Amino acid sequence: MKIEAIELRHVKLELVSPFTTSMGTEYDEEHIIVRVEGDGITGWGESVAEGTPYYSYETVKTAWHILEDHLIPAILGRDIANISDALLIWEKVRGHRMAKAGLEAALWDLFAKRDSISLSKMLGGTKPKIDVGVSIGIQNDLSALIKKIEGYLGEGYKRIKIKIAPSYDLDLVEGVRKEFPNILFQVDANSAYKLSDINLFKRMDDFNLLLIEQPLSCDDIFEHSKLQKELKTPICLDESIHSLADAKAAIELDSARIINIKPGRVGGFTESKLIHDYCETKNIPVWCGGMLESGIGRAGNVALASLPNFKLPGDISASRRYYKEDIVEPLFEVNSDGTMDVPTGNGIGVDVIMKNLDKVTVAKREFLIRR
Ligand code: OSB
Ligand code: MG
Repeated sequence: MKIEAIELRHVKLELVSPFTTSMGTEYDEEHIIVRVEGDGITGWGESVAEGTPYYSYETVKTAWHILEDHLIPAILGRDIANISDALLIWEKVRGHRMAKAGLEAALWDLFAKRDSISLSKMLGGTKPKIDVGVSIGIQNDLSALIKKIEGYLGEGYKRIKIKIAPSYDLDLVEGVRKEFPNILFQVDANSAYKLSDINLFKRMDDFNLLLIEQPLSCDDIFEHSKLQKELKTPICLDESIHSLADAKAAIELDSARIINIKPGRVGGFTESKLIHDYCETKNIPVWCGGMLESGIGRAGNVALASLPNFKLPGDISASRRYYKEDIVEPLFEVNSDGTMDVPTGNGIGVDVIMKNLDKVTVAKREFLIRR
């Protein structure tokens, strides 16, 4: 299909409540929305690079630069037969996986719509509903945290994840576990600890956590293997896994017994599928992480999480857990049994509300074929 036009929008969405992690507090989420046109069809994608280089070195500005100066010129006006074509063309661009993933997602949506199938089907999804959880930021104290958890459990969420950071860890984990002895419960440190904190994690081993997410450095694989050896609780890597190669290294070294797949972090759905398939052969369960996406990115995550080895509930919550107004319809909702329906319409299966998208757009540029 000939790629006839591409548009980038820098968007800024105000969160319903601030999100605090070991990396800081976010009040709003900046991402890039990508629109691709071909054959009279529109494909949508979202790049999850944020305004700040705290979770990843990529930012909205670096992603915009890579998209504008390298990825878009390489495919605009060209006849792209399939997604692999585009990936081959971009291969020479090293890293910048969030930039690539945003454009790749828009192409997946475009091709799925051309073929009149859902993104879930096109990716090899098998589940009509996925299990979902919620990621809860750092709160003022244990009682505030317990209130939040009660609220989310009441809405149906199947699994609770709390963010931890030095001096906001063991006591909170112990307190939550005491209050909710039977829930699926996990923690995410976002790289806030050192291997020398090993005793803290050994104590966390007593609370029957589903997993401990990314305790050590954001690009480490080796030291996580030393920590995992000393723990019963599975370590799950997030930040450290950028590719299939990273996943292989982590699994071979026994650095992680569970992998968090975020399509943005690993360069898109193609790489996500490779990691998913590899983990399946190694009996390593995966789950779909989130980056506080708008409904466009969320639709992609939901479709991806419908693949069979997404065995644990994802950080895929209802639209209203994040934003007062989403930019798609219908909104994503959590069923009372803690599942979310996988859209069955063509492509991402939700419609972009242009009026809402315009409201959150802070900059845009359209790229057209020069005639
Ligand atoms: O580490 O999983 C993370 C949000 C932004 C950046 C990193 C992370 C997160 C979350 C929220 O935990 C997941 C979500 O609900 O989108
Ligand atoms: Mg994480």
